[in-house]
Amino acid sequence: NKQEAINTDIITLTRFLTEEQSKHKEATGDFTLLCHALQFAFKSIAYYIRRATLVNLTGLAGQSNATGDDQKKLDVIGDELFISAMRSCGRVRLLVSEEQEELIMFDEFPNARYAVACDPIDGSSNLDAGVSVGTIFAVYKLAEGAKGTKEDLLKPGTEMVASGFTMYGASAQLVITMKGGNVNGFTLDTAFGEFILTHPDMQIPKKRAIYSVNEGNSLYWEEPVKEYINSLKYPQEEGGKPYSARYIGSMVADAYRTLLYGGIFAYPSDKKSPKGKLRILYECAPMAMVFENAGGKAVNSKMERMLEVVPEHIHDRSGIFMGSEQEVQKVIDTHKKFQ
Ligand code: AHM
Ligand code: MG
Repeated sequence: NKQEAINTDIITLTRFLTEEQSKHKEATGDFTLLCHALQFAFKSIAYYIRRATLVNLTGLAGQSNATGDDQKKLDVIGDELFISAMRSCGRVRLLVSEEQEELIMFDEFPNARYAVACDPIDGSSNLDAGVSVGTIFAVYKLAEGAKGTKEDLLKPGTEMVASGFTMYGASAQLVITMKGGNVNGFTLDTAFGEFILTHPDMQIPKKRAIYSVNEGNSLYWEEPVKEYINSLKYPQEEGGKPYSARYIGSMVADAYRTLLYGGIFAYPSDKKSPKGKLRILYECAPMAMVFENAGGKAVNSKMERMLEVVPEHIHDRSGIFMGSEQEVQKVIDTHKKFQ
């Protein structure tokens, strides 16, 4: 009777962050502390999502957020948990949340050197049905002498120092990447209360015949998008197989699957939403950094590199196509024909 091999040398997120910090001689530990606060926010949001149906947290809270969506009770709680975690770590000067119209300034920490953008519970229309939702985050380091205003966050995604997301699914999965680094995936072990490194150095497959888009919007799509999606469904070459469709309607869940299996996720701008639906600062840019660092690609509806798009306002939206390198290239090639 063979004994089950037990790993006694587990890499927790805490250990991972400590090891990362020690690689940077000049590091002050501020970023590590900020990540610990993020970690706590993810754990507590995961906890309340698990318990939502039991403690009467399903349904609407009776208010709308900055972008006019009806807020769920859990949206409000997730937002409050996130804001408290960011405030209490003392390392964050500015915070943009999807749920708050105005930029939050932590004036009690005028010397804090980081700014964070987040969507505390993305995909919340799925919550009551128990479908996966997630938290998306982007971390910016403030420039020397930054005034601590909105302008400090109206920067291209290339300025982020870290980004990622946590998906609250069958288990909570945290995906995090740092500027110029690789992408690492952690799974929350609820018994330990720790995120464990389960997916080191994630690499998105170069191609895969899966597309993920809200096809119900096809009436409003621009010609290049119509032609592109049709080319996946009705392949022209002899014996070509059509792509599989997968759409959860939670960006984090659709992105996580795309990262693991490959394929393409798209939320294009269209005639109904000429600027797109998803928000640049806390949905598109952080995801684009994860995808690029995992070897994938992300562009907006003008086929510009998503990470180079500069928002004019903190809640600005964009069209997005992201996924496997070769799949995104097909989108770009189709769009070129129309220029
Ligand atoms: P939310 O931030 O209000 O939850 O909206 C964002 C979500 C994404 O998670 C998802 O990709 C998209 O909206 C789904 O939109 P649609 O229902 O139009 O397909
Ligand atoms: Mg959202």
